Amino acid sequence: MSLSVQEFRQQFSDKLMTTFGKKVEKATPFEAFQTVGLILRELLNRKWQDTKGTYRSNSQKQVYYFSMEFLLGRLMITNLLNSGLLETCKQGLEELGFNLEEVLGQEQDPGLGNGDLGRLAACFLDSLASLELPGHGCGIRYKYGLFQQKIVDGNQVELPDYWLKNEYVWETKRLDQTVEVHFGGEIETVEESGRLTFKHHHYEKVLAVPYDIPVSGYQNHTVNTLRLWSAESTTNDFHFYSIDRKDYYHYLDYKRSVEQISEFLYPDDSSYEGRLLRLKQQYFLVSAGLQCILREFKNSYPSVDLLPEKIAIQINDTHPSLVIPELMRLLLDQEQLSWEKAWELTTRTVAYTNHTTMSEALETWPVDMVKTLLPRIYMIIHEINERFCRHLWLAHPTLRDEIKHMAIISYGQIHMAHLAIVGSYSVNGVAKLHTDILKNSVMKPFYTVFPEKFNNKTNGITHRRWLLMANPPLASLITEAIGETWVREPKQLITLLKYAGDAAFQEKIAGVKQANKTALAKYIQERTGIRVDDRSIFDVHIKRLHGYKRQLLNVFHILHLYEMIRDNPNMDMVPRTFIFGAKAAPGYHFAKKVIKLITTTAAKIAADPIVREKIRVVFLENYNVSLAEQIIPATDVSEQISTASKEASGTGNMKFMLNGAITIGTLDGANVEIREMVGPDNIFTFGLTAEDVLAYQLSRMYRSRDVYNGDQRIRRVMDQLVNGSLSNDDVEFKDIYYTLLSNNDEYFVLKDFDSYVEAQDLLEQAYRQPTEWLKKSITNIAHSGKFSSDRTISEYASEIWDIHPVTISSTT
Ligand code: DL6
Repeated sequence: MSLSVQEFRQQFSDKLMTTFGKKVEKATPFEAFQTVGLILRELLNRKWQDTKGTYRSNSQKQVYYFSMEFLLGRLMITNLLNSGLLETCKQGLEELGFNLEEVLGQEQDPGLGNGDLGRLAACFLDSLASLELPGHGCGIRYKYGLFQQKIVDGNQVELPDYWLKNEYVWETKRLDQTVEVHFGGEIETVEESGRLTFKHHHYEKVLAVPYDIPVSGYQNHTVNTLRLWSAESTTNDFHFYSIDRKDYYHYLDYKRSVEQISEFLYPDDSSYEGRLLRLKQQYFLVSAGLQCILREFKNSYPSVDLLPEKIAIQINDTHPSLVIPELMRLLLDQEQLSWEKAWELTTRTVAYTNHTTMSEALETWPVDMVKTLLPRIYMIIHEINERFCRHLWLAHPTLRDEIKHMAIISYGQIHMAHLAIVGSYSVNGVAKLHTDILKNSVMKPFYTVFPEKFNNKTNGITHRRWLLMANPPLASLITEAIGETWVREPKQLITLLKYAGDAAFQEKIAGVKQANKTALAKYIQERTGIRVDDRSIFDVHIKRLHGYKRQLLNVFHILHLYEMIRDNPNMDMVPRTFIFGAKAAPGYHFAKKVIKLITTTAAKIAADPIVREKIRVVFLENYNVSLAEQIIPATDVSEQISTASKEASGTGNMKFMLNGAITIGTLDGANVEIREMVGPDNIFTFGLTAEDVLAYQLSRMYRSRDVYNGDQRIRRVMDQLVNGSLSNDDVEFKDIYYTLLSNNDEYFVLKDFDSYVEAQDLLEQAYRQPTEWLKKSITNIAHSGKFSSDRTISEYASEIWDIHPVTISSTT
């Protein structure tokens, strides 16, 4: 779509006047942002129509990616770049007296996700559209995101993240596509013409109203759809003017309970009510999404028998796994199919991605809760379970001992991962190691029964957002060296390898990194008042705060350095700035204490004139996509130090390598494949392997206290937690101390400490040799093409979904 600068300026002034009744000189940056958004929307709307029309007329098979989270990040920059208007807009805005950066900064990050899993979903949408693949997202339009994090007295404080406070320029409400979702009530089973039918009475009716967001592809004509559902009440069943106005108050209660469904991402699940609400959200998403897909499908095709030929549904973790019984319900009760036919169609349509092996993260729901909230769905799950267990008894008698662990319903709980495996045709893990652990350990009996379902799809990230948009100087440098094909074919980055040892290219790479570090240092100073040395090593640990991600191990290394510098103030070391960004789940006490420990360590170092010359610690609050885009291009060292076997994949590791950072990491998740690609000389790995960890878990032979007793460095570090040297409040860090010693250090922090320190030493030695370091850095960039979500999505498309690229024909 071409638009001259002159045309852009004209459209801008016109739109500003018709929308805000203002002249350009009076417009605020926010109004400028909205105005550019509206111009882009008009352009996108045409392509959107064309895309829908082409899919319809070609009877194209389409995929729907169901996810409780889509961590989109800002969309303006994506849409400008994708439509080829970035430069025009930049120049046009400048001529009109605006600064592009300031205008882009007006966009609120949509708070529709929590971490990697939601960000992965957003990368997938980007790749689907950029590869001209017919694939859409289906999620919930939460009014409030996770939370806004503030650090007060070193502690995390959670404030509401009302990201939808202002009109969201990218969405369109599609009232005509509204569907009803039913909760509660009772099921009456009646026999009608020799067939059992199920009548739902006294249910609560909720309206599901979709809001659509266009998902544009990179400089092509494809615009797919992200459909987000919002819960609304219906007024039809109430009589507001009854004499005692009872209905009015009932209505208010009902309205409140309905709207709650799409109010918060992650309702507080420490209470029964919170858990119930989360279950309601899950069913709301799948029921609304499926009803809508089926309605459209029936408008286009003569028989539901064609469903698996025309539709694939991918469920992002078990959160949307009620897709399986809900699709069964629609096929059985609405389409009147037999159980066998409905099951065949369902299990040929649904595919499941597993994102965790940690037992506490594998979802279960209490039978009573499901029975009460979703009575018909419970009946269907019960029947699926009965049939599955019967099949196991008959077809796999050798698994007799396993069956009780494989049942979908056992000990009063519904095991959603079991339901997802049994009810889908594909089960994939998200990195080679993770898939192997699923097959050989966590899901082993299921793998024995359904070997053909299991496959691996190593995660990926969109290099367009994480390099082209987040790091334009590096992107230009790469294009200058190897041409621009890498933007469409990220595999081409490999041709950079020939420049890995090229002194001139290395110097340019170093220049870009330094400029990014200077910019980040400035940003840190503006946001926190802390002045950091932009010539120091920028060592970054940004991700959710969780025990297994081991931010604690990183802090222990810092506290160890602190002791070493105090012992020897002239110690020869390259100054380092340790940068953290992380949100802890509000109810996760341990994680919040780790944040407090990081901020306390930061303050202690900042107050010490000797130590602060060599190390600095910065905790950047409210970590989100936009902050990551600022930090990653400026990073030298990427911390990926999870306990081996616990991080299913990680995707931060990929974003960092793409921007030339060197990983220090365990052999966990996708780190293993990164090491395979770049070679052991270009990554610093350490610690227990996944096999070691699993063996320790089985043998119970690990004793953290022995490690503590045997390593004086660890004792010095740990004793600081309780001897008053970090905090006057001597119980402040006691829980961390006892988790490691009395609770035997579930995540092997002490066990891996020694090898982590050793790896950090080696890393520092490598950093002292700039030529070698830059060679490593360029080698990492060159190999990062494998970790583009374009590769991942191509694999899903051909190996799971059987969908193919479609060139969109323009009708305008
Ligand atoms: O696959 C996306 C992402 C992985 O990169 C992370 O390694 C993994 O932890 C995350 N999984 C989840 C699910 N629950 N847990 N834990 O968020 O998925």
